[in-house]
Amino acid sequence: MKRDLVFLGILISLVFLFLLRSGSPQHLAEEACSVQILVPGLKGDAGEKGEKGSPGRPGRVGPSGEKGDMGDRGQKGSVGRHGKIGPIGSKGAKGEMGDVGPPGPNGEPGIPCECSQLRKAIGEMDNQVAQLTTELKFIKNALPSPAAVAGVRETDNKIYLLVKEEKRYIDAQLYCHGRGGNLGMPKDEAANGLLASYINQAGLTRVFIGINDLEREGTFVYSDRSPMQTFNKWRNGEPNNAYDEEDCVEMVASGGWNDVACHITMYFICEFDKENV
Ligand code: GN1
Ligand code: CA
Ligand code: CA
Repeated sequence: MKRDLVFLGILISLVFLFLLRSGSPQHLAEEACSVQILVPGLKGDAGEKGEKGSPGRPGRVGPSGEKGDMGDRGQKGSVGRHGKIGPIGSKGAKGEMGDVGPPGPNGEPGIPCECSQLRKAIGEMDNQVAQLTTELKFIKNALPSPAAVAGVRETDNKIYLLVKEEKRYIDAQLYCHGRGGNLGMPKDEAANGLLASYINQAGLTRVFIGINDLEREGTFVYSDRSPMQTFNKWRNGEPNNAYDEEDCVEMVASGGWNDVACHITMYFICEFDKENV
């Protein structure tokens, strides 16, 4: 500031000197009387200390400070609003069965019928079901491999099974025993006729049946050791114990019996008591 005043004073002096040189003396004298020349005086003494100024303007915003330490945990806030409904969940496990409901209303009256006829038909069906049940039970428990089976035949108390596997008499007997039965033992005309038709229907000419005189030559017994009764179906001239070696018996397609050697092999028929099936 002081330096500016000095500079101003010098500048004004120079202007004055210039005017002094370029103008007439008279005119200059007149002007010199009318112009007030201000020249800075000497520097004064230092003034007294002024009063404290008003606060300055706020400074510029400084750079961000370093992150401070984590403060103490605040108090728990109040419960927020309900959120949006979520997606449907997976199906839950089946619940326990409920209580039995009340009985329903009565049905429409039935149509009159011939009850006696229906009862008869139902009775017949019951018999058939019982028969089939028995056969099925037998098939499940006693049948050999399906290839060896040619169906079965049955009477009220027996089931007969033709086995199409060639075996010696003793092995055929073992086979039937192993399934809870015996070689077929026709002890009356009906049973003999049934076996004969069974053989014919299978297209066979002969099979082993359960009769032999292995223990005592000439004394034939059934394979369950029961003795022969009056009923027999020996063919003419049989039993002849040909070659002195025929102790086992075959049935031929006519239903007739013939004693044959036990070591030869042929198909055979087993029989099973239904009560044992
Ligand atoms: C004879 O004829 P064929 O083969 O049916 C014999 C039987 C013997 C059988 C032995 C009338 O029967 O007794 O057991 O050979 N029949 C006659 O293979 O002699
Ligand atoms: Ca004999
Ligand atoms: Ca013979």
